[in-house]
Amino acid sequence: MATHTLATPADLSSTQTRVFKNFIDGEWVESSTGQTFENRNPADTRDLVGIFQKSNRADVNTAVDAAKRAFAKWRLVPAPRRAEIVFRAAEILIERKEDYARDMTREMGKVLAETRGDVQEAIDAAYYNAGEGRRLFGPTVPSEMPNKFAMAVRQPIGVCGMITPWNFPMAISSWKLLPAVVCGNACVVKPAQDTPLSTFNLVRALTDAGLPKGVINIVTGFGAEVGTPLAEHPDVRAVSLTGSSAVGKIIGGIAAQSFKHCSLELGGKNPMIVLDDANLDLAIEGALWGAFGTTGQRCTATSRIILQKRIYAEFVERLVDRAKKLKVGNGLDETVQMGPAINQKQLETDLEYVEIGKNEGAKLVCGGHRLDKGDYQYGWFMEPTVFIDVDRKMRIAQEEIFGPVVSIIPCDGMEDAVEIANGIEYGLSSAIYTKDVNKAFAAIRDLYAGITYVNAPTIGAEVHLPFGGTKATGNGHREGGIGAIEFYTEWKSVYVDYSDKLQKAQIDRED
Ligand code: UN1
Repeated sequence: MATHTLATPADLSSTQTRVFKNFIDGEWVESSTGQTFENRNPADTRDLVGIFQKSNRADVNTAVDAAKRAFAKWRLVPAPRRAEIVFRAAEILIERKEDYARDMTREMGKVLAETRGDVQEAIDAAYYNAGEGRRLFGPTVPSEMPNKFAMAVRQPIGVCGMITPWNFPMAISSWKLLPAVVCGNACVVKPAQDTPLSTFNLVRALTDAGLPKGVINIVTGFGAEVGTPLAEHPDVRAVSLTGSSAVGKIIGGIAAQSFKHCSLELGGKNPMIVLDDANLDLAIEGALWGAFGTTGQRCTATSRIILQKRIYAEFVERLVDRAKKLKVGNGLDETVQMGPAINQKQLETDLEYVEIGKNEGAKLVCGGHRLDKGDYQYGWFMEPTVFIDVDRKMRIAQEEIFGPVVSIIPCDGMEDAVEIANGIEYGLSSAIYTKDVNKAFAAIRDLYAGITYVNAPTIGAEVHLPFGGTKATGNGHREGGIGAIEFYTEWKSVYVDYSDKLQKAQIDRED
């Protein structure tokens, strides 16, 4: 198939404001609304990263039509060939890793080391899914009848709609788009309005690698005007959302109306248990990274630390000492360790939870304030924040904040710790620090979450294992690894009878 080069505005000089149109059927298309929105750097809102289309239902319809046409041809391209394009995209991403990481830090705010990691995660996902093109395994089984062959093959679903989040703007787009296209589907993606550029960069790499027009289409805009019509569209047969549990309820409800496949990757309130016998240096290092990495804006962020009493005082003192020293600032500065909140609304939510925690009677021992002096005034910065003596039932111990706010909860031992860990509505990630292998394995068994780490914080998932969670974290699907292949394919069971006679299964038996 022909290669279509994406005439990206990235070619413009950096002094010009980059205006991005929707990417539909391999073409740049203006929204039918004629309206746009701005993408600004959350570390410095004077920095305009780009202008994007504020699209609507009509734009979604155009994109779905394009995807439907592309699907008719793409599904017939052999999977190993589809996968080769994804493999080439991985190599292109490697070449462009630094540029794309910088773009991402500008639009999302997280520090360069982390945005490099985000692009790397897309590269990893590309290599993994490229390999899947030569697998896509299905069972071949003996038939219960003589001279009959039985197997199940994976088939693409059709047009898939993806709604992606701002916190891992390239990685999570890649978790959805790459397995979907290797499996033979065509896609319409709505990137988060705060971070659309990184999705464009990913799709540009795929387009430059030879992805045919219409196989991936991008429509930018807001949830109600783009996300909802995408989930409602009758020709969209699968919907994948990463977002809040509140939005998950809406999208899941819409998808259910027309029996679409629907994968929901939602909130978390992830516990790290530290037992008395743990390596404290390691646990403190892990807690800092888990709680304040990505400014706490991960669904897997360590937002509760459950401490056994003997180590409580020392752990708190040392963690707070380290948290106070974290350098907060613009992530483009390599010495900065924690970037800003993604936007004003998220910062306000974070600060609101500080008030909620104080009013509930938790003790604020670190941070809690907005940073707005000097250069901070141009961004959405806040201090790393630690609450101690948090009761397990408090709102700051129960609700997802999505900011640099961690709640420390005392516990009486392993059993109590697991009860606290499981006593929330979410079940994404979890961690335990202990040197006792028996306790570690008991925790692996008993923590009711999609991911458990032993002697590592709640973040750090790798792309080739299933990613997702229990309870309000989702609806049972998994991204990553084989989980994504399961989601983006539909089983077809095939029976070939070469006996030349009618054989009746379950009925024609000797006995
Ligand atoms: C998220 O938490 O929102 O596991 C995604 C990690 C990353 C992905 C996190 N690989 O930390």
